[in-house]
Amino acid sequence: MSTATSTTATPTPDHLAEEFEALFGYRPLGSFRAPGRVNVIGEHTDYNLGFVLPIAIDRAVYVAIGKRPEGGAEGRIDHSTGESATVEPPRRGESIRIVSDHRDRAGQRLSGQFTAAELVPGTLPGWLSHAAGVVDEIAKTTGTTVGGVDLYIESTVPVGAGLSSSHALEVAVLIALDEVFVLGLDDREKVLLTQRAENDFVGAPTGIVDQAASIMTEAGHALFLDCRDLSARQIPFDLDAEGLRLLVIDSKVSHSHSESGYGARRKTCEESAAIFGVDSLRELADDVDLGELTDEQRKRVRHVISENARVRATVELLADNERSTVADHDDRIRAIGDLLVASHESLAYDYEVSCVELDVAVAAAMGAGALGARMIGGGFGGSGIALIHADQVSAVSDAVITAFAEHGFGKPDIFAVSAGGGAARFD
Ligand code: GAF
Repeated sequence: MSTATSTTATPTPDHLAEEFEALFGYRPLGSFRAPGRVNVIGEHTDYNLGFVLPIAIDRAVYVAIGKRPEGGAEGRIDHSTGESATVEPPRRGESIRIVSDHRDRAGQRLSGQFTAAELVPGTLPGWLSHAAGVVDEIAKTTGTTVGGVDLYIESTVPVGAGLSSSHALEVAVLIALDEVFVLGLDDREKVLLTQRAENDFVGAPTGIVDQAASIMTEAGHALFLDCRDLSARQIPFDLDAEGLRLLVIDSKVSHSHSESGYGARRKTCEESAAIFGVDSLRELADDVDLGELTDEQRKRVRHVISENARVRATVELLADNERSTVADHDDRIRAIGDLLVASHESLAYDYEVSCVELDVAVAAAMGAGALGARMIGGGFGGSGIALIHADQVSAVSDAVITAFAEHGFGKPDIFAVSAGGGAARFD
């Protein structure tokens, strides 16, 4: 859970600066942007040190940051809304104050503050713990105690939709602090630091794909990442040029990586790797004999091995597509669609992390002519994707909405995404 609101209007740097100044009473130093992600294919392979192929989406978390003037500034009136700002004065000079545009039930912006020295996992509200985890890891990794700053956050990544809003928040906070405190972290260090913040402070045993997608991906590309050593290739992924759209289908079923079966899946994979005497399932050959595993272990391992193969096959098809004839091109796009469906089936039946809403979404999208569709992210809720021709947006969306209504599910949120750029200063 992050602080993100799910508005789609991209804020401008001027807007962020004005909101910041209205809240904290002084001008920020600048603003930063970190995108959410859609993993095209390669699910539950990252913590098995295998392959993933995410895009950074054109929705992001935005952070304006300022260093407090000596003596600290008091909370102000928010001139944009006329409301009293909920910002408390800093408790100490070294306090980090954070205000999010995400509203609580009473319509108040979320806000909180902490100091780097007082951080203890499990003691802060969920949304604040993502930022606090980054501060904690900065101290442990670099020896720099950050403090005396204020942050204002807005977001266009829907919360709880499985589009990695929490990881985008961590990345946005990190790149802002990296610049203001001149930490000099490279991309690899940023990816690993935000992963440790999530694992050790937030307490969610997640892998590396979401942070890497947000930090390392170039606009118009998917990131082919080897999660064993973080070596990466940018794979051209221009949906417009191909006459395609990638729809996100947010099932609105909530999920949590700290509480769902995510940790149990990870544990089974690690136990299975130990049975084979390897460090990770990545080390196993595609045709390894799984006979000595339990039924459950066999299914989980089969998913990981086959999913890694599907990622490699998708990358080859996308790379070949660059230099193919028109007829070949159509065949290749269809083959990619087939791989997405195979990924979904493997996640649903072998890895058992889908849910009935996502299965219905995939079936309805395919029934309406989608090229491919699958659940994305950790599972147990969140979103699916459908790869479609550009003229199929209404047909596929309507089919999914109708199927949800027929099953008595709440209305899904459906929207197209494209491959945006990775995290950066926003000005
Ligand atoms: C979640 C996790 F955060 C990722 O690390 C990854 O394991 C994904 O689920 C499943 O592929 O998004």
